[in-house]
Amino acid sequence: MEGAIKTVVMQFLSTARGKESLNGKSFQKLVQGQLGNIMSDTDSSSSVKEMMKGLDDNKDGKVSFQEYMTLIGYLANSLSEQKTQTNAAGGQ
Ligand SMILES: [Ca+2]
Repeated sequence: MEGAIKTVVMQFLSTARGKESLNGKSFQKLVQGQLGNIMSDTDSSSSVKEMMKGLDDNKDGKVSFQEYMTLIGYLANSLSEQKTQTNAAGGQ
């Protein structure tokens, strides 16, 4: 689990290349490169743009680390819901 947390942080930092936030291009690169299996629609740049708009709390057109955490939290939450449902349905 420590490794997973490190990965989440390092991926953000290396994609942001020393900046505090990801711009649209970097965000798309991160999502498409790292989250293509867990998320649908990552191949569509308009969907990624929409997603970015939803995350961009302070409306500066960039995704800060905190805003990126919202995405990670959302993904973790939906993954845990899927697992819970699968277990309830008999572990399929
Ligand atoms: Ca922002």
